[in-house]
Amino acid sequence: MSAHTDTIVAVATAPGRGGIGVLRLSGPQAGAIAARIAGTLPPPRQATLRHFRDVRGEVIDQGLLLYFPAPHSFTGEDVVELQGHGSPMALQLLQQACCAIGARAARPGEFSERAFLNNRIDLAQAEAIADLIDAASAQAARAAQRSLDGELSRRVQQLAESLIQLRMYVEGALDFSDEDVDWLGDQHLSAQLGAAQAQLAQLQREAAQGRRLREGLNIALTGRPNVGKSTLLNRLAGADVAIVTEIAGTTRDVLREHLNLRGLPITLIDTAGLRDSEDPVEREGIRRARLALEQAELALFIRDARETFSDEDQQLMATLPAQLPRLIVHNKIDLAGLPPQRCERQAGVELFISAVSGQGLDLLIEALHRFAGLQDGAESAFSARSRHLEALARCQHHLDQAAARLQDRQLPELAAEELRLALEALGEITGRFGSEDLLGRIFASFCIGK
Ligand SMILES: Nc1nc2c(ncn2[C@@H]2O[C@H](COP(=O)(O)OP(=O)(O)OP(=O)(O)O)[C@@H](O)[C@H]2O)c(=O)[nH]1
Ligand SMILES: [Mg+2]
Repeated sequence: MSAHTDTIVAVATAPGRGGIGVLRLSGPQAGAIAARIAGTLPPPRQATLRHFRDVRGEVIDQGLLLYFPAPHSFTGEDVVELQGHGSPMALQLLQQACCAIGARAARPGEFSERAFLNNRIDLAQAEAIADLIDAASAQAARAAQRSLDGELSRRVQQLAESLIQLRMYVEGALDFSDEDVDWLGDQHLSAQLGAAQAQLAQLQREAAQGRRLREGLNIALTGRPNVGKSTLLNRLAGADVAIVTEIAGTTRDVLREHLNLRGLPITLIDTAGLRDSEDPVEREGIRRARLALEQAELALFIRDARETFSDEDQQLMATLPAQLPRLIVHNKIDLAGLPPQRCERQAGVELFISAVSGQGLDLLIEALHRFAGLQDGAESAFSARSRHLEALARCQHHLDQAAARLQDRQLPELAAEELRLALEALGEITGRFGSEDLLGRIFASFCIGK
């Protein structure tokens, strides 16, 4: 149970004026402090109307008092909630009164941190609380709620079970290595290993999708000058952010706009049109455009729909970073007299749109959702963070190493060690192997009172 001897206090409701305001206390003194402020402590979990008084006995506010004795509380410690009016001044006076009789103001995320340290929730669930609070779309909120419910943790745990089985098998084989039986050449082992790798790959895909809902997608607009990149940025942003002119080579600086496209958070990056130029300013713009492309997760290759798709387009596309996925967007269909359309050709998905008239923008947004794995109706099962994906990538590395060791049947001890490291990487997600430093960083990003 909790090793904390101090009692923390914070306003749990959002800052500002409101109908109600909640002050929350957690720690061994929570009950005693609340009893001083409210007279007596009500029975556990029973809302009771009380006057709240300062140390001199003067009434500050009145409201409901709720007492949750340990361990049946959010933090696992004694918790008291004072639900008064949403008056910033009354709440401040109440908090001061609590601090005058032994409480300490909580750091950001400290309630969640205590809940984690007392095993009420794991680390992925604690992060999901922050993600739910910060959710910018209904989909992101639902996904965060599923992670808070433990969906991500359950999936990680299932994979961990598979790895534990594997590890037991390999370590068992080590014990019998003097015997004639070729344990490590066993079909069963390679099948189990293959299944674990597939399970991990599936989890990585879903976690990547869960992360996109939270962290969004970096999408770069690229193509030759004057094809309508900046016009498209302005159109999707619904504001005049980038300069648009009919002169080729207008955009020089890299512009980043954070947008929410029907629930999908994206950063749309407008860049200079790509061409050979003698102008040193434009050349610098193009150099920066190429740098921005290196960091993007998707390129929208914009072109003028009036021109036929030529070798020149092909050549220009070939200069984009090789691994960068791309959608080809034929713009200005209003001038070309073409209908909006989505088609799949050899070069990939192609869209026909007009950034000026808005035709085809629905198709474009749908294509971006599809790319992010958010098709209509199909939602990400749970929210995830970069930290989780990094841990899964480390797990994959060690699992692949283990597979290689088992394949060449040399040094099975090393295979067992790689499996142990793979499990350790998974443990970081739920916090079993988290360092203090990691915990500090995660909870510091929470808001106060959570
Ligand atoms: N009719 C029509 N005109 C468009 C469309 N998209 C862009 N334009 C026009 O094309 C010209 C160039 O647009 P920009 O958005 O500046 O093109 P850009 O690709 O950003 O060009 P650079 O910054 O020079 O690389 C402007 O005059 C726009 O009004 C479109 O869909 N239809
Ligand atoms: Mg431009």
